[in-house]
Amino acid sequence: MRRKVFIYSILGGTLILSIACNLASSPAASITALPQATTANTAAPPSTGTDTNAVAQSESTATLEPLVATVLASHHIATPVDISAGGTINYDVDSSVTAGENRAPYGDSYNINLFERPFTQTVMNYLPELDILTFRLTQDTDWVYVSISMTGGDMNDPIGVNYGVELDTDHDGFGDVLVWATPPYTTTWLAETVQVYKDTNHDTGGASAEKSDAVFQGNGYDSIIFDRGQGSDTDLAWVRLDPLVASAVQFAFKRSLAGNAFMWGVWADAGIRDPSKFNYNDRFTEADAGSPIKNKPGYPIKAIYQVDNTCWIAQGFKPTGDEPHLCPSLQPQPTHQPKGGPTPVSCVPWWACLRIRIPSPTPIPPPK
Ligand SMILES: [Ca+2]
Ligand SMILES: [Ca+2]
Ligand SMILES: [Ca+2]
Ligand SMILES: [Ca+2]
Repeated sequence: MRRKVFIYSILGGTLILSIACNLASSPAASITALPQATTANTAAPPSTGTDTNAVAQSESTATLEPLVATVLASHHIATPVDISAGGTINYDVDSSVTAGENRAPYGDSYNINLFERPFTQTVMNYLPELDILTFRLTQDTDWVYVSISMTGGDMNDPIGVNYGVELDTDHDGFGDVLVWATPPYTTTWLAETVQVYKDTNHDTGGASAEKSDAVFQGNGYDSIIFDRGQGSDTDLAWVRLDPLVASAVQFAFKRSLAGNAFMWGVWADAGIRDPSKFNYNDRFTEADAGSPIKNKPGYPIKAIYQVDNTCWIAQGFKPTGDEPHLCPSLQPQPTHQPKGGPTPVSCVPWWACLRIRIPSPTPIPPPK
């Protein structure tokens, strides 16, 4: 572990120096047209073995030199600021509480492409660096910042974790943009470990936005508009380890990428890791996907494994409540009931709904 920390410290210092030298010496940003990608270059095929506790090896430790070379080749004009996590805190399920029982407590719903699977395939060993605990978003004039906290663990674990932010820019429930980061992660903002995918034919949700259409054969996120510091905007998206919070990553991307009204959710994926296969519940049947819930017949997790994602938050608009993937906490509360129904009550604070009947005192008869 000490050796790994040392390596990333050296890497961070090298990158800072490289970026500084590059900014000082480079001319105006060069724009490179990207070929249309049809598959993710970080993709790993899902394993079908029975014991996959020996998880896929990351490319993180093998790509330090190419990464430094990429940084040197980048031409950045704008860099995100050093900002603390901000915005409303949104919570995901904490699976650490049942990790010892090799299961998720709740919060996994294959039917709506919502996964709580920070566990190895079949064996169900817990992986805290995959277990999303909170996620939040803040913006300034130029940037959107998304911070994701995990329950613990090493973001640079050799299993190789991709972290991501999915954007639904027209809030129809079909993801439109995926900001997707690969190891290594450092406390320095890096664009050279980030890719931005787009979907050009509206099939990230298959035929239906959140329900399973298994087995669907579309191309999911099918083009890359930003590839590790290269693209029409070489500063489009960045990632770093949160320097102030343990086991947390931060994304920064240009506000032009999301617009002013969008939905967003986040991902931690060390399993399938293939944006061209979004949504995962469209690619595998429920039986093949398995389940992290012990009393379900699909237990344990199988084809959809080592992954955690979240419901979606509405940003910049008031949701109707019908938006697919919308977090339940954002769904509007009913303001009226049909005729003959019960009287609506307010449960804020929650104890206002505790209707404890206190018996009336029995009057004491006057003395005779
Ligand atoms: Ca979680
Ligand atoms: Ca959409
Ligand atoms: Ca679907
Ligand atoms: Ca597509």
